[in-house]
Amino acid sequence: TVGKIITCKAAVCWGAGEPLKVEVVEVDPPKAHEVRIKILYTGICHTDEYTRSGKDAEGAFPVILGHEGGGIVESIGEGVTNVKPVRIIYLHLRRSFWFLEMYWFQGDHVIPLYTAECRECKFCKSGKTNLCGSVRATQGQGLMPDKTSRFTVNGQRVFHFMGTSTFSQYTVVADVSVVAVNPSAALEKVCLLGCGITTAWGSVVKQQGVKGSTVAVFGCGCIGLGVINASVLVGASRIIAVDVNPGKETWAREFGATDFVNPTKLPEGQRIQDYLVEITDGGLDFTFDATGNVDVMRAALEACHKGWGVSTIIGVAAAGKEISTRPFQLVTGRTWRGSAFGGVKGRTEIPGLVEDYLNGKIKVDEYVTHKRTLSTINDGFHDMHDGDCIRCVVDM
Ligand code: AHE
Ligand code: ZN
Repeated sequence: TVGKIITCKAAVCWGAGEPLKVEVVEVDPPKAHEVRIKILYTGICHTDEYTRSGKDAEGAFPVILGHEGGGIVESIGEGVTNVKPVRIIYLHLRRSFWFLEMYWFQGDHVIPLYTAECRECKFCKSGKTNLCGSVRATQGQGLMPDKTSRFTVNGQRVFHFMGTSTFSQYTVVADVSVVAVNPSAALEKVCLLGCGITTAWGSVVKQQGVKGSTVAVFGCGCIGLGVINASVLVGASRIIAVDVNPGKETWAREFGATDFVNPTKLPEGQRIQDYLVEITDGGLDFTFDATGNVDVMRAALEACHKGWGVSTIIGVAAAGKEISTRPFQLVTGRTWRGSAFGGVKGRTEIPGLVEDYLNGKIKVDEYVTHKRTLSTINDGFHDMHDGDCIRCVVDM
């Protein structure tokens, strides 16, 4: 199939707010510096729902969503050196009779990256950020770097999403937007490293000083639980989980939270930030927002200790939302910061994270609470709203 169009199935979102529709899609071969991937599994993340709903300012329709995938490289375009496709190699003829030995190499197991890593742009070379600038502009327009799409449905062009479009059985990504991982790791699990778990891990591990410090995490979904898991990993002294869903207490404690606070159960009129400051002798060393709610972001900042507390925004707020607090909160030494994909450089760091998973250092299996197939992917979107859903993985 190398160099040919592949016909397969994909979940297409035809317009803002519409449910996904499974369609027969034609996937063009990869052009230079592009990789075509057979997607085997994909998680569903709130950001897919955010864009589906029409709230994403960058949303372009029709589109193939999905950005938390795992798959196998099917073919590569010219100039691709970082991943290898499925290939068959015929070797020597033997003795007096014709004996053909055939070696079959499976394509690399890969994770598509919505935060590319080209290692050449100003951002990559700065050593200060994981936000690569190489393909971000076209990615935001739902296009490949040459400003065209590789997807067609009934002759109509369909947009890419986040440079990944993992809700398709085959997708094409830029070579800077994909990383090969250890094939002994189950893709139905490590696909989650394409967004949620890695984002949470990086947000904690790349933050200096969490070891021996107090932490509060607001929101106990995939990101929040990942923050708890990573805080345990680096040796935080106290980890307070905050969630309005009482069912999340068991989850939070299983992942290593030392305390659980339900803001709806506080004495009349007491704000969550005031309560946390009270029970932590002046506030937390570090707080993390994993909700995307701007009021929660404010509470997370204001729950920080005077003089040094640092609050990290991880959650994606709805388009147009703004954060606010009294400047005095910052003047008196609290820091408000944020990171995308946890500040992780995907090509450099995800292989190591997969090893950490294989060595039992980080949790991954535990997040998968729901499983769906491509034909029931819309149910996966509904699962996400259930209080007991951490991640739904779709078998493509
Ligand atoms: N396109 C949106 C921005 C949405 C956003 O913030 N995306 C996060 C990833 S969410 C993962 O589930 C992000 O990391 N963005 C970094 C980037 O380069 O976009 C909008 O506001 O229009
Ligand atoms: Zn995501």
